[in-house]
Amino acid sequence: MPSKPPAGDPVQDAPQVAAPQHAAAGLTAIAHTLRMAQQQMGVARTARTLLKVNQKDGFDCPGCAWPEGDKRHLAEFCENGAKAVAEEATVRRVTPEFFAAHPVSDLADRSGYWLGQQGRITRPAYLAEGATHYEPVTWEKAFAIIAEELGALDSPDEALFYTSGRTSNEAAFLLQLFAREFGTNNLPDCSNMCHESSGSALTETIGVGKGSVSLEDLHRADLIIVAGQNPGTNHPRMLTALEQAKASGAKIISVNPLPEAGLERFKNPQHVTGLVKGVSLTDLFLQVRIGGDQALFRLLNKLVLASEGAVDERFVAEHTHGFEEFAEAARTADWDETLAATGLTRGEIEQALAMVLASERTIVCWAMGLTQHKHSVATIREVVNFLLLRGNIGRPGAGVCPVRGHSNVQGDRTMGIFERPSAAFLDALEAEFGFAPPRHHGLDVVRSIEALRDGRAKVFFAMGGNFVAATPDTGVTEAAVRRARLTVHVSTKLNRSHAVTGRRALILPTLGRTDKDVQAGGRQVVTVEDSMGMVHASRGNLAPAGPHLLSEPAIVARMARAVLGPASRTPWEEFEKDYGTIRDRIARVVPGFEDFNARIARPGGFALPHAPRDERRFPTATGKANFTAAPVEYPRVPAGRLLLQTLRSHDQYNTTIYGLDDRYRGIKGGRRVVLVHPDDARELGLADGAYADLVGEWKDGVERRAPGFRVVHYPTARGCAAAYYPETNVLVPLDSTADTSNTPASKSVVVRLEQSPSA
Ligand SMILES: Nc1nc2c(c(=O)[nH]1)N[C@H]1C(S)=C(S)[C@@H](COP(=O)(O)OP(=O)(O)OC[C@H]3O[C@@H](n4cnc5c(=O)[nH]c(N)nc54)[C@H](O)[C@@H]3O)O[C@H]1N2
Ligand SMILES: Nc1nc2c(c(=O)[nH]1)N[C@H]1C(S)=C(S)[C@@H](COP(=O)(O)OP(=O)(O)OC[C@H]3O[C@@H](n4cnc5c(=O)[nH]c(N)nc54)[C@H](O)[C@@H]3O)O[C@H]1N2
Ligand SMILES: [Mo]
Repeated sequence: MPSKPPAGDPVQDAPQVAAPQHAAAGLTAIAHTLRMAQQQMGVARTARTLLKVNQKDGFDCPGCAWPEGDKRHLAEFCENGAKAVAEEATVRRVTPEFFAAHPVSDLADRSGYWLGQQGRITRPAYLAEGATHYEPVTWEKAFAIIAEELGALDSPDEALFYTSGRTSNEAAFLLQLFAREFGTNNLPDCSNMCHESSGSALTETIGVGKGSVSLEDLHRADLIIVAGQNPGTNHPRMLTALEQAKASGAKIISVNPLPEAGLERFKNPQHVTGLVKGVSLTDLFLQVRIGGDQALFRLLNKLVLASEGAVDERFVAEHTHGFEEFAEAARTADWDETLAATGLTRGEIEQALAMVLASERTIVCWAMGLTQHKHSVATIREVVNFLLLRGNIGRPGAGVCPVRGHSNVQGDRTMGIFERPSAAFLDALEAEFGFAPPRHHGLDVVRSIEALRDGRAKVFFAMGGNFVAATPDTGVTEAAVRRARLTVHVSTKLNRSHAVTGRRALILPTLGRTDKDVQAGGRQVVTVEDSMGMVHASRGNLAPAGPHLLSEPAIVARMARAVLGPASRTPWEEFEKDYGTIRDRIARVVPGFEDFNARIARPGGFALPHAPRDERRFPTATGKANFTAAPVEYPRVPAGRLLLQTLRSHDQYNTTIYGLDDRYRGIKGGRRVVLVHPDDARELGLADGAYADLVGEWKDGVERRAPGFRVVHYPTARGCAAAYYPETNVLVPLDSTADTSNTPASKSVVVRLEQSPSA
């Protein structure tokens, strides 16, 4: 069956609004999935790919980082996983003829949705200085251009090597190895905008910057708190785990400014009764104000401390540090102010407390609703305080569960994609490869943009992702990137970063997760690490999008040879031929990967060690789990203004727009909507259906405006608003970031709404 032609452009953004839904998945999800998949892939290919998602001999779903259970269903896919697969396995193609027909100025005028709909990129493409069009280029020439520009730099620190979290362990390991051999730790990644706050808070408090629970722990928990996360859309398979937990008697508290359909009721597509009736998941919904979570957990901690016998005193005495100072801060927390910060009632907090005290085993799960605020690190530390108080770390059914985004974002970090590597990691690299890696820290995402803006960075290389659309302060960032001498994107699909370029630009087309990867040494597998520290193999099974694509490891290996030349003693050619040789090196450099090649042969892979989880050992500065006592913070919003969070719709994967609907929230056919509480909207004189410009207010006085959003009266928390990213990134100031982690505060943007005539 031929695939349908791409949607026309300009794409009409004309949102229609109905009441939000109260249940996720179900039959509609299956119908929707098949329709989208067949539009991109046709019937036969749809069947062939969707049956291989997350099977033990198949490929890892490029959707999210949620782990696979041990017992796999024949179709271990979810609606949004299927969309991610269809987007990549599409039969549409971007060819040299496409680039000849569309000058870069034209690409820059297109929506992200339109760009993505054009299909897979088939040939390396080069935009020469002053040229209007990309033209085909050989791989040799492409690598020569990179070598020329990198060779012309005054210092290796004028180069930036960005990674988006779909990259395999093998490609990530090679990229960081190359960057360090070249001489820089400038390895910004999407994690800097994502779970960096979790990593910062967890490393300081428990000594490991990753989650401490497994899927089995979730099944065994008495109480699961899901804070700042929308699993129905972003981690749909998590609903199955929550369903199973509930079946074994767990209670669930959702903490969110929005009532999210997936957390209300789940109709499991894997079994027939579930499909129709569904189960309700949330037992208590705490409709917190945006940024009110630290206050909420502080209040719970205050109450736990005041409850007879509620503290696990033995655990606190044996395993923790800093209890007294923390307890003092919690006991003296001011009720009225703290409660006001949450926007909740005292009764709701007490209801939550009763559930907390009734639970022997508690898990807290969170995602971007907790990590993208100024005080995110302090908030997550307060979550850790909460769990430590009752000994909820390092035993079955309990622990911290930061739910990761990109399918291998956690693995990329494990492989050394980090601008601030530990000395131990660099020592191991030095011992294995015999060169002296740079020891000074590199630049994260925000600092990379500043360096480009200020002319301190001149070459930008991206292993995947869509840097200019995903990062904050679009106006500032695009101008900064345009100052680069060379921008290079290793990509599967077109996006805005290919249209907003440095003086010269390259697009290097690569294999995706679903593609078969054959090298001189035979058919290759790659590996990934999920959100719970399980490492396993991934094998694509589709014929690649064209004969000119290279795999990510091959691209890095060839770039390294072109740039480093014969002086490099690293066996890049061997690495390209046989990824097993890369894994042998990983096994000797990265702790927990001993016997790597043998262990991925086992179905399901293996678990990485996690000292707090496995042995209640906390490798922190004090050698114990650290309580911390930060002052309670929350965003202050001037009268007549709203606090805007920028979030995902149901039909997008970050900057990849699958479609223009957000089914669970009742939005159809458009993305320029702003969700506002009806009472707030009325006070601002904005009827449902009115149009408004969102205007950011930040201390620098610069006007940041996102025009023409349809106002939707929506049951969000008072004083709060929500609109989709990336359209709203223009409103997030570059220097509005989280303390310590430097993550853009894209969930707390103070805005005023100015009525505008129409879209
Ligand atoms: N289909 C699909 N799957 C994805 C992605 C995708 O775009 N599409 N993206 C992937 C990536 S990279 C990531 S990081 C994850 C993101 O997964 P999520 O974090 O679920 O993504 P967001 O849409 O940003 O949703 C944030 C949630 O937090 C809530 N929230 C906002 N502010 C606050 C607050 O102050 N407090 C509390 N308690 N809640 C708040 C919002 O209402 C919303 O429910 O998903 C991954 N999976
Ligand atoms: N305002 C606001 N901004 C945000 C966020 C937010 O909530 N609000 N969320 C932040 C978060 S959590 C994240 S993770 C970032 C995401 O930032 P990025 O990871 O940079 O962005 P993505 O949209 O995931 O990247 C999509 C592109 O990746 C490429 N791609 C897809 N698969 C592959 C592959 O297998 N290999 C290669 N080489 N390329 C591939 C395709 O060309 C596609 O266009 O955005 C952040 N920005
Ligand atoms: Mo993310």
